[in-house]
Amino acid sequence: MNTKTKYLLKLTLAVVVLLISVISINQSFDFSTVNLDQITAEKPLFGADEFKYEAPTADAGDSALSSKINWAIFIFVILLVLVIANTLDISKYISKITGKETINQNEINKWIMLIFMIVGLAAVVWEYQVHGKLILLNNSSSEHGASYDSMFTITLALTTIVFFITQFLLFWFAFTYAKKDGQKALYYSHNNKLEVIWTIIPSIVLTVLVLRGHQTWKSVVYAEDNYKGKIKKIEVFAYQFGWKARYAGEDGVLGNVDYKFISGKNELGLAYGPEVDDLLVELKDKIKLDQEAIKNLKVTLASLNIDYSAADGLKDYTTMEAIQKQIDDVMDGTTLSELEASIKRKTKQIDRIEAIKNNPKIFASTFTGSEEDDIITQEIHLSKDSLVTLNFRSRDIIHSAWLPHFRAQMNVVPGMPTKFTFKPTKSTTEAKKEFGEEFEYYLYCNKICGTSHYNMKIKVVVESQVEVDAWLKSQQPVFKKVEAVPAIMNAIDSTLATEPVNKLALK
Ligand SMILES: [Cu+2]
Repeated sequence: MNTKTKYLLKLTLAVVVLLISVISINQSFDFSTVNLDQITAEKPLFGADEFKYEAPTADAGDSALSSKINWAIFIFVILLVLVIANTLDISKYISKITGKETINQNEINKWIMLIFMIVGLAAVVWEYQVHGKLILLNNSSSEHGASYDSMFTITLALTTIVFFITQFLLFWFAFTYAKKDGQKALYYSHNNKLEVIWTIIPSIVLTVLVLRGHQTWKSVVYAEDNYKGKIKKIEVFAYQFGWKARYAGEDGVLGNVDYKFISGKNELGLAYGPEVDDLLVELKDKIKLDQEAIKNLKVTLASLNIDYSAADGLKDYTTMEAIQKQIDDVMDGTTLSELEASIKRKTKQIDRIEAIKNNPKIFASTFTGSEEDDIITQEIHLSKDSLVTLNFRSRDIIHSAWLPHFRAQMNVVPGMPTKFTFKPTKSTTEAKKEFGEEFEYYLYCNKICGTSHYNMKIKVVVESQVEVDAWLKSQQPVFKKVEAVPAIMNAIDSTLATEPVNKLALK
């Protein structure tokens, strides 16, 4: 077989497979069902809707189908490249035997450049129009957010203009000045004037942008210092995988906390005397149990062996395997060292707690009594138009508290308290009018922190101070037991507070 036939055969084969794959894509996927409205819907990117899990509506075959489509597209692209490569190959072969150039590569390239520019820039415009709507911009719910949004808009506008000018020039020059026969390229290595222009202009623009950013940053970070004592403080506590908020009780003071005090009943580790005493007893009991377990290791081993034989008799291989693992652990000392490590850990915790309790000065400053009426909640309620500082603490690993609608984000680091001060300016009710009835504010975790990270959020409600107070009143303090106020009383209370006309009527 000569080379020419070989090329033709290769090309025919590639075209046939290409046709088959096009037909199969067409048959396996009905493009008419793609609804662009789903993507372009004018909805905020982060609202209640998006994070509500919706069970797939189509049958399970759906994902199999989409993976089939992905493969088909993949094969299609490879074949397309093959076809093009083959075509070029053949043309090269033809020009070799005829001695004439069949395809002017420069001519093709220059048109490809032009097409690429038009399609690429059109795609950017489309992207701005379609997905640009989904960006949270110019609808901030916090005071500093407006400034943040305007900085974002200005930066985006400037970079967009520069992008379009430079991309146009890049491809237009490639198109207009493509190589022509008999033409020699100009060697042009340097132009001081141009260098000065494109160094100074961006420097000025960037300096203005950075200074503006610094101003805004300062106003956010130092807000608390500027209004000392006048800002309400709420603690936001992060753990895998959730958030808890803590409000000061009637005394208006958030009680002290210490990670050493964390226990099953005292999740946030409040410095509450009776609870800490209970924890000490609990720790000591657990140490005793560990010590007994060490003493009884031989007995444990014997009973494990009996259990093993029993499982053997029943041919229960799963149980046998589990028991064998336990026997191995006892035999090779793993169990012993685990128990010893556990005792050591608990002893250390007891020592540290007792060191606080035995030092009168530290004791007095730790156990102040202001923690007793603190309120731990599953929601964050903020008062509209007043500054609030969120104090962040993490129990386990690094999380990140993210309030997209308030343009606020702060890392939440174990052992390192962080905070963010801001002023909410749009109530939940107002936001619902803007984003739809379903909308709720949320504080999300924005640091991938484990398997349930996606679900780590806490609802945020912005309302009037009166409503916040009424809500707080309906919550139970952590430790101080107050008589529960009947819900109906609360309702009347808040009605009285918000509607003076009714108040008169009731009187
Ligand atoms: Cu997290």
